[in-house]
Amino acid sequence: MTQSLPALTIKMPEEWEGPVRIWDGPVPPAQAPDPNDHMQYMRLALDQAQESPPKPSNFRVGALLVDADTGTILSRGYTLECEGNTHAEQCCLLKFAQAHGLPEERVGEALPPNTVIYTTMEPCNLRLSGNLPCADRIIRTKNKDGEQRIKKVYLGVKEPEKFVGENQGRAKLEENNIQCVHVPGLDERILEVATAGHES
Ligand code: HJL
Ligand code: ZN
Repeated sequence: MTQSLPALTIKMPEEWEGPVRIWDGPVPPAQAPDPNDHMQYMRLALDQAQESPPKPSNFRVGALLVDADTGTILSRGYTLECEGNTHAEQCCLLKFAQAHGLPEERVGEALPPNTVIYTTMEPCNLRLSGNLPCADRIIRTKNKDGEQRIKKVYLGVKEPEKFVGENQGRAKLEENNIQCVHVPGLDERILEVATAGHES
């Protein structure tokens, strides 16, 4: 014998009380960012790189400025994001400076003491256009007392020898006591994104 099912009561729209709440307590906090999860930030930098328009005469790079004390992302940027012939690291710095009413060369005055930069490619030390290289832009991030703000650079790949021979960006940063750390694991994808639009 088949049991009859209880009658289904369908509520009319005016009686609808919203979805059933399983948990009615306080909302649990969102997971705090982990400043030691370098891969997480490098992936986000790579997402930025993919926003960059392909161009045969430079690389598509993405970068993030992070407060290493809290894990907070302060700024993000990608090649050619800002007006003109701009690099990813440059855009990050410029956007953060602008948000604080400063010109880029004074960005260090607004950066927290323990700022790090993630970039999918080693910062440049020579640009074919003659623009100020990003290594110098990073080195000049000092506060009003001359204290260095960006003290560490996390990079995804070394710059391929395509436009300027061997890039001395890492060496220049290290000479200025800025630590450079390679974050391994995304190299292949970073280069694929960086060189999209190049003639083979
Ligand atoms: C990094 C970038 C970017 C490069 N490197 N770290 N971030 N585009 O956003 C390095 C490459 C230069 C060429 C051409 N690229 O960019 O060496 O036209 O893009 O000044 O030297 O120079 P310009
Ligand atoms: Zn650069």
